[in-house]
This record gives sequence, C-alpha cells and structure tokens, in this order.
Amino acid sequence: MNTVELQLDGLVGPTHNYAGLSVGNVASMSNEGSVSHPRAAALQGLDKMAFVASLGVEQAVMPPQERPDINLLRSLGFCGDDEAVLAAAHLEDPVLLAQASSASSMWTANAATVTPSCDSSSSRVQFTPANLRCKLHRSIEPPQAAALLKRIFADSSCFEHHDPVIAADQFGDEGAANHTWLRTADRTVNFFVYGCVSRDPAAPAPQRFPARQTLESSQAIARLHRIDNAFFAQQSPDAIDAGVFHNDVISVGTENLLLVHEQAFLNTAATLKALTDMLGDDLVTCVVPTDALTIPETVMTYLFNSQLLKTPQGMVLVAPSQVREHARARAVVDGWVQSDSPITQAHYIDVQESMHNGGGPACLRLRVPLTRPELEAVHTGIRWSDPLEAALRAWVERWYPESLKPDDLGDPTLARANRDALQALTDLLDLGSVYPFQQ
Ligand code: SUG
Repeated sequence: MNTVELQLDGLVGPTHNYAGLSVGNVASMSNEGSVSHPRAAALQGLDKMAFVASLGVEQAVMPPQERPDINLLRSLGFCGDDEAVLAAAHLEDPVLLAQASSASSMWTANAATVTPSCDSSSSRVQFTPANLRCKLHRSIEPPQAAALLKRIFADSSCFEHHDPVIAADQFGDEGAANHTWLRTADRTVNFFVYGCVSRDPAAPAPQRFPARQTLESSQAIARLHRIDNAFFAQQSPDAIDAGVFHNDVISVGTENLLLVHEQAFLNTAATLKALTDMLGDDLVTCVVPTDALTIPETVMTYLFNSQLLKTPQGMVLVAPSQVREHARARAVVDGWVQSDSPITQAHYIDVQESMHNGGGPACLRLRVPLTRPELEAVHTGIRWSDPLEAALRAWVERWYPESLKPDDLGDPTLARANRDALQALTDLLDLGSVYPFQQ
C-alpha cells in the first residue's frame, strides 16, 4: 500500500500559558506561573511546519480551540453574561479559569488515534478522538477536536469518524501519543502502548503519577477501527513515575524504524521481539541504553519526541533544540546519523514555548497515513502552501498577545479577541462554522 503521512500540526492558541495543570508532566509542573509568549509560541509552531514542508513532507494545520471555554464555567455554576462569568471564575477559582483557558489542543498528537484504510476491514481511514479524561483542561477538547476532524476529513467514502471512547476510569485515552503505525515491505502493525490495566488492581502500575492510557481503551479503539493487526504493550510504570506521561516521550517510530529507550516498556526486550516476529527482520530497532541517556535526561531533552519523517532524501529526524544542547543526547543522534541506521539527517528546531509545557515537536503533530486519493480528499484550505504560511503569520501577528500570565486570563478582552481571531481563521481556512460561538 502506497501511503504518505500527513503531518497535521496544532496551531498554538492565543491563550497559551503556563498554569502547571499537568501533574506527572515535569515541564508543566516546574514552569507553573511563568510568563508565556503566545505570539512567539505560534510563530515557533509555524516555523516548524514550514521547515517540515520544506523537506518535501505533506503538512497541514489544525486550528486552535475556542478558549476560554465559557460553557465549561457555566456548567459549573458561574452565571451572568460572559464577562461576569469570567470575572467570577477569576475571583473564586483561578485554577478552574486556567483549566477552561488552556491552549492545550495545540498538542494534536493527543487529538485522536488514526489508523490507515489498508488496515481496516471498512477500507477507510479511521479516526477516534481521544477522551483525554485524565486532566480536566484536556477533557474539554474532544467535542471541538471531533468537529474539526470531521470538517477536515469530510469525505465519508474515505474517512470514518468514531465517537471518543467513554470517559470513565477504565477507558483513559490520550490518542496517537500512545499509538505507532509500523510497516515493512508486506506487513503492518498498529502498536498501542498503555500505562495500566485498569480492571486488574494487581497488575503493575505507576505509584506516583497517573497512567493516562489504559489497555481497555486501546483495545476498544482497535475494535472500533476494525483492525486485526493490533499489538499492545505496557509502558514501564517506573518511567511514568519519572515523568514519561505518554509513550511518545520515550519512543518514536515510523515505517520500519523504531527508536526506543531500553526502559520504555515493562519488558522492552520481549516487546521488541514480538514486533520483529510480526513485522519480520526488516524492522529496524534502535535501542538507547540507560548508560547513554538516563530517563531523567530523556525527559529533560525530549529526544524521543522528535519527528521521524520519511522524505525524498531518506529518513530525517527533527529534534527539539534541547537535544543539540545536551552532549549525551546529541551523541545519540550523531550515532544514528553516522551508523547504518535509516536516518540520513538530523535537524534541530526551537519549540521552546511548547517545551515549557511538556510538548515537543512530535506532540505538536497528528500523523495521518493516507493514500494519494485520500490526501486529495482532505480539506484543501488547511494544506500547507506559501500563501497559507504568509496568511497565518499575518493572522498571528494581528491577534496574539506578546506575553501572558495565568493571572491575565480573567481579562474579558482576551476572550473576545480569541473569538474574533477564530472567526478570521475559519474564513482564512475556508472552514465555515465549526466553533460553539459560531453555531
Ligand atoms: O497533556 N501539557 C500537555 C502536554 C502534552 C504533550 N503531548 C504529548 N506528549 N503527546 C499535557 O500534559 C500543560 C498545561 C499547563 O500546565 O498549563 C499541558 O497540558
């Protein structure tokens, strides 16, 4: 099956801030209360998209969500007009206001799980938005994510959309951050990594930080997508307790290449053997030993949150600039490029604003494997081009605050500007009415 991988990057929203909302995510916890730079953050994201597109990779943009989510605040008892709701939330419960205002939909690796049409008995590309039930500020993303995905991938002869898996303890789902599609010449595997088995209290589980993805939800997605080549492996609970809150913080794979830390899974050797048995000897696994990079170094540099891209020049790694600055992480990358691994080039990219909240290059994109005809069926308004890039840069310059603190979030002009900005964006991307305020 001849597929291309569309990189659907989340555009950072104008309320991007550091509220320390994600227990278990070391960067989010340690940057709580710092000043953010929404304009710079959005421009860093656009720089990354432009760079990836320049490599000859299919690139597209996913709009941000409407924030603050005033309907969330209303549903929790704040009333009056929008300004009164914001003022009361700011006064009574600033953490809740920050949760309602987070720009976290930028991390589209958590927006959905996507599997290719060739693997499904329905012969269509399969989408299940993640329920993100583990964190309140993220649990409000699925309705808008689902609406946007349905608008972007609208052709029902190519694309099938499922509802998110039920948001219950047993079914924590964080989307593609815990799913990797691998393939060799004639075989494919959907590799799902989970943090715990919710129904089995005796099973190994992290003690300090939450396991966001459950086996039960990964299994449900494989059923919904009607795929018979799913393989499930458990993440190392110790790694989760050290800040590896998603599998994409400790492993990245595409095509026949999997880069992984030796402590990524509960049993890494057995997991890699099982994958090789399924995919054959063409599967290339590059395992980084703890001696070369410890788990804290992995979390600090986000080495495995690099984008691994198949390009006309071969396999290219797009890593966060933190890796370049860290001698040991940099040595790992140099080793991959110099060895006979399929990686031919490495590039470093500055996504510092997102990194401060625990989101590297790979968190900012959702990968959508498509055949050429499926790619042609994608909404054209969001596909990368020079004119779109110029229009998006001008749009960001026009609407985004230069800096922001969590305490600024009660400002009603922010909420109004966010809606005006999104109206201008939906016009620019030719998306019609997708947001709650446009209904
Ligand atoms: O869910 N950070 C996000 C980062 C998500 C990264 N995604 C992947 N690894 N795929 C999270 O923890 C921080 C928000 C704050 O603290 O203000 C936050 O939500």
